[in-house]
Amino acid sequence: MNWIYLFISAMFLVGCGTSAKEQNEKPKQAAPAVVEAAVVVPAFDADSAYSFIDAQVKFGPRVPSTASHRKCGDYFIAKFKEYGASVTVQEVDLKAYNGDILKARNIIASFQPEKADRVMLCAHWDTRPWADSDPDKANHYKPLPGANDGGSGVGVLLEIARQLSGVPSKVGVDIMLFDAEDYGLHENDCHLSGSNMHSWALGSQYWSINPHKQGYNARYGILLDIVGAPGSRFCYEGYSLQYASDVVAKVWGHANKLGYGKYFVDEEGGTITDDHYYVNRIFGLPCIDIINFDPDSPNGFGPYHHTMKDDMEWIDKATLKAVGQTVLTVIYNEK
Ligand code: AHN
Ligand code: ZN
Repeated sequence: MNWIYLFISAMFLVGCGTSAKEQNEKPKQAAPAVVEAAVVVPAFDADSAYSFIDAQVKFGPRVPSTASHRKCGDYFIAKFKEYGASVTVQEVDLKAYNGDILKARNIIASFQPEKADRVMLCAHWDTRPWADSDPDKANHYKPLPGANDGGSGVGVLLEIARQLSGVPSKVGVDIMLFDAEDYGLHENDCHLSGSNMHSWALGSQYWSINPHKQGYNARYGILLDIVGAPGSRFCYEGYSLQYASDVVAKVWGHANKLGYGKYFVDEEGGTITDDHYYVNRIFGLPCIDIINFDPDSPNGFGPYHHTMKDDMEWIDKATLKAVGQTVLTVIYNEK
């Protein structure tokens, strides 16, 4: 048996999940008149998610317009098809702030596309062309491995896709892999004038103006970015609170019930111009960002971030499990 099912119902918990001692201490409650149908949530397999990240890293850096980027994108498309999704690819040349033309692809995997009630999950799949936060200046124009930044969010989403192929959720799900998120302003180019803030997240900006499907809508979106490091702390991100505070409450609520409060902490983090910003601002879909916040590190995302050290050493299965199981629980609880 490949699955472990979590049966969540009041009856089950009282009957099986509580020790005799605890039962004695609790006031007697009348049996509920209506017992809700059990919600079946598949078990997220962190080993599988880990191997999806490893596979991406083995393609080499996924820098737009390179051969490894192209091959890795093809791998995602094949995987999503294998898991029974309808796949839409938005192929577009995007112009980076420095004039580079990026051969970009937003890859969208739709599960149960016929359903009107949907949830959107997203991550960026490209990796940064420059390790401009590396302690060694010699690395500042070298591409980084992108295990955590790029690889982790996609790895979790591929495992969710694998689960969706086995146990259909009540709502439809769209998994969006945005391209060209990480080609933003190089540290040495900070003097350049213009709207530097908008040099990041080019793929999601494009999708937000040109959605893959006319009239596309979803209840809400969840962005996963940098979700693999050991001891990660996911704080309430500023735009998520501004545009989708109910979604933040829902996700953090499930995480805490599952015992992942150590990761999904009850604290505010920074405000981050990430893919979700454009999904909220331009497209108008409430979308939150689950992103590691590490105020003690130079750029706030961890000491390895945008350095050559962003490799598999920084991927922790316990963190992947916390994120993946939380997101699966959120999806399967949608009615
Ligand atoms: C800024 O750093 C302004 N935004 C992008 C956040 C990010 C970078 N996510 C991954 N890499
Ligand atoms: Zn990055």
